[in-house]
Amino acid sequence: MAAEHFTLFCQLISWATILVLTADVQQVFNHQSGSIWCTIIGSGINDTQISRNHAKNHKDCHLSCGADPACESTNYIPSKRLCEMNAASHSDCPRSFVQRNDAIYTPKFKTDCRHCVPAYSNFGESSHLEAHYAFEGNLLDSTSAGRNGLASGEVFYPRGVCGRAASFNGHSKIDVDAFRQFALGSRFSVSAWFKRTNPDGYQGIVNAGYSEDGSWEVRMTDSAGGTGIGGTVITSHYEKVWPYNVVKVSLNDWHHVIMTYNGSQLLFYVDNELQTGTSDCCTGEILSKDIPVTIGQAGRGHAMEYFFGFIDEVKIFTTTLCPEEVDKMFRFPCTC
Ligand SMILES: [Ca+2]
Repeated sequence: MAAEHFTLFCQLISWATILVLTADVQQVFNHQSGSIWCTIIGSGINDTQISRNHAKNHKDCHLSCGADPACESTNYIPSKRLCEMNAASHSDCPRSFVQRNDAIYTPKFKTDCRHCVPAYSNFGESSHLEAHYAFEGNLLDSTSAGRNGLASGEVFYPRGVCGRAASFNGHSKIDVDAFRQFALGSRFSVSAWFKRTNPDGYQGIVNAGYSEDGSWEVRMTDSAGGTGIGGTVITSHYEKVWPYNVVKVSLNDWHHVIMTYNGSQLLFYVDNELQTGTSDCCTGEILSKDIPVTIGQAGRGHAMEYFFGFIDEVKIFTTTLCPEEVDKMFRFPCTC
């Protein structure tokens, strides 16, 4: 196909996308010159715009993104000839972007997380987001799975990192029974924002059980005035009770934690920084047990260790998160 015909073909496909308004349907067309300006994945994305400029067409919009180091994707709105440059892309965090149907979306590069770290080769286009608790005035799971939480004690919804958060007073918690006997397999990640307000004792953030009695957990310790945090997964080849024990998170401030596992390596991020720990602690599948996911207290197997403070945007995945995704989830808590 001649180059000019191929270019026209790609532009026609772009306009067709506006009409069809399909989301998350990947149509990839490689331009003869090597550019990918006609690569289209679903529709535009919100909340990551870094600039808006006039552009006469979709291609020019994409080319302007290529000239801006901070740009990772574009939304082009044909009706306004408006080019929005985004600081993130579907490939970074395709799971929960708020999509918009009036724009053509184009990523800067034809890349995805399959290429960022070889160990994380399982990442694909499907979501693997098993639950998302945004705490926007309720305990609902925002995914289609509907794994809603149930509160014990008083849980309020003050202002959080993104919208509202859940507050815990040291006597309250949230259980999600839908995760009893849940088969996580060997790919797992959990992400949460938290703000601890009381330094006393150990305090559970989110878990499925307590230490070796459970399946996995992220819990704060009593070390260094309550600034310690750690995590683990429990597998059939589990060799260390607490492979990560980080002391670094200040009280009364929001922090972000991600624990991610790929079947042979467990990584622990706090505020977008990979922590030092026993990353080779565990291999194989995470053990499935008849216990709920608990938010705001150490998990079943321990009667105390309630959380004091605020927790927001808890997400549970049956996939491994690569560093690029961790970075986006830290920088764009309302989007990724
Ligand atoms: Ca929220």
